[in-house]
Amino acid sequence: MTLTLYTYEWLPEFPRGFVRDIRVRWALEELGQSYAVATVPVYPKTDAHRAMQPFTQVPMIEDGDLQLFESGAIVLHLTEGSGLLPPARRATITQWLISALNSVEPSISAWVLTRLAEKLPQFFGPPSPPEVVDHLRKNMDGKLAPLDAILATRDWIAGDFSAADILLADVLRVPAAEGALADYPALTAYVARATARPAFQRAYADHMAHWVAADAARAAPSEGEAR
Ligand SMILES: N[C@@H](CCC(=O)N[C@@H](CS)C(=O)NCC(=O)O)C(=O)O
Repeated sequence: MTLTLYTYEWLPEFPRGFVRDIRVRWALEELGQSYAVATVPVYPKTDAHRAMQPFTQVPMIEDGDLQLFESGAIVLHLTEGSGLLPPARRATITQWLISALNSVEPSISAWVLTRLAEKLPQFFGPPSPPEVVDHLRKNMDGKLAPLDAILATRDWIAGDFSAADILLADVLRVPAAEGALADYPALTAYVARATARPAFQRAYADHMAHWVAADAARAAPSEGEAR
């Protein structure tokens, strides 16, 4: 049975490349598993979306009778029993995967939101006072610095490349894109190493192609519209 990945029907330019469906695509590509893509509108939120994801976010999947949300839970489910989550390293990989989502990502998101508020105040404003930005930056650095020291000693976070690296590298792509990894050479190299993987490259290409197709669909005259 084909697995279905849900993402947004269309989004403006700024989040493209970073919408969390890319994590699921990446895992599926690593596993060589085919999938279909279905969509929900970002706005207005629908009851059908809320029934699958109580916070009306993406991604979600449908795998047979199972519906799942939360990118971490989805990646754990998909990689179960595979070389990306082998039994002998399962606990350690899960530890790092949860750490990526529960400790590292919140500190990054809090700081990145201040950057977005400066760049796109219409969506994320008002901008935060400099002392708040500084505080959030230090908080984020408190997570990035120890990770940089750890990843200076090994290629991947929990032994061979694993489910944890999909989440951790994707989380770190955000500060990388904002130039916030400049002082962290091991993290910079880690993100480059992870995103050079053919599976990530395919996932990214398909993710971006989705938005191009979405733009084209919006531009096309709808059925019944005068041509
Ligand atoms: N913890 C959730 C976060 C999901 C999330 O933040 N999704 C974003 C897209 S990347 C979203 O749907 N944002 C729109 C909204 O919150 O309304 C996960 O990892 O799946």
